[in-house]
Amino acid sequence: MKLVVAIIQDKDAPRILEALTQQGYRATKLASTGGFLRDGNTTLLLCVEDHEVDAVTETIGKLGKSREKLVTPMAPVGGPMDSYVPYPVEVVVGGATMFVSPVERFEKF
Ligand code: 2BA
Repeated sequence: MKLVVAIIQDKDAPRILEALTQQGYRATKLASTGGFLRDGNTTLLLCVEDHEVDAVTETIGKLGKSREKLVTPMAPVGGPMDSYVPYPVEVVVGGATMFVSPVERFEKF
């Protein structure tokens, strides 16, 4: 068995969850926050059989859309505030970031 952890954008979560549940997979949705943007995103946990990993990651990868976001960098700590001009910077947030790891034991009561 494998644990698929997928970090996706909030906007894509309903469509991805619907597709996964229609395909018969069980998923847990967690509200998460990106460390860089400090913006909300969604983390999905799916425990699946080894042979199901490719189908799951393909579905998530296909439905997760990458988007550009404008970020205004924070002023440097201790730096001169009068010369700091916060120009927005564009970052591309990926459609999905996924990690796959082995599950040693699966119990359900
Ligand atoms: P955030 O950490 O909020 O990052 C959002 C986007 O900002 C990233 O998109 C990337 O384009 C940019 N970014 C992140 N850290 C950066 C840095 N140090 N310098 C410059 N740009 C940076 P993605 O790479 O697609 O990541 C989307 C979200 O997936 C991340 O949100 C984070 O929540 C998660 N993530 C990505 N890589 C991860 C990792 N190695 N471990 C844990 N979570 C990860």
